[in-house]
Amino acid sequence: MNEPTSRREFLAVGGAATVAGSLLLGTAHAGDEEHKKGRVRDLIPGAVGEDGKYTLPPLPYAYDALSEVIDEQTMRLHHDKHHNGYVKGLNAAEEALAKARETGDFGNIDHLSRKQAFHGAGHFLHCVFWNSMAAPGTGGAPSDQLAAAIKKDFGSHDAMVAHFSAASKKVEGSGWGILGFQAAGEKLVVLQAMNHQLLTQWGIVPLLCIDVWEHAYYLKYQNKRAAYVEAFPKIINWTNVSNRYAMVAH
Ligand code: MN3
Repeated sequence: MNEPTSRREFLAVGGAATVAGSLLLGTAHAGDEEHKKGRVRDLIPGAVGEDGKYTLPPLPYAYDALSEVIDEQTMRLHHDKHHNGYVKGLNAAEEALAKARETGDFGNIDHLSRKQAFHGAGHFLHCVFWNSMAAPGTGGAPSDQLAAAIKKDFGSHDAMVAHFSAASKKVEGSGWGILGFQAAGEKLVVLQAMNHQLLTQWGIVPLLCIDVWEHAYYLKYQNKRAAYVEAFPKIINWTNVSNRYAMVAH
């Protein structure tokens, strides 16, 4: 699905237009509507079903595949219960918003908007999270294209990892460390999200993220979030991260 060549296909018609423009205007695949939709969806893999309802995508590996770093029970609870809760919450929020439009009763709009943002951001980040990990020794290395961008935007790979790790360790309460592509500046950025939806910018495509909610690590690491963050590079799926980058970068 995410072959490196998809970048060229993705941007073939958009040409020199900005990636954001291609995404927003849908110009990337004129003449092949279904194919275009598939490519846009691939940016957040598995988030939506054919009927447009949000869905829980299966893990792309066994529950125990990451056990050197993340134990099987944590993966089962995290994926089947926590992530599924965000999927249900997002669908429920959208249904309630549709009902509000039908009835004209927007009395709960603040509440529903918060639920939409929280559960939506939670769902989308988890979809990227599962895919940006792989069993130790199988995740490959950054592509030449991604490696060059990391060097340009962070100085070196080690500096990027140090930035990503520091941001992840220091999230206040529950949140995420995120390596993302920022469309406005066509550059890579590290963000430190609180909950799922706070402390972001607009136009960010998450490429790699680490969940630092306690539910992501507490069974194995207890309160030692730093140990979990420091072990995380062993299970980064750089092939997946590179492919997602190739879809959005020039
Ligand atoms: Mn989580």
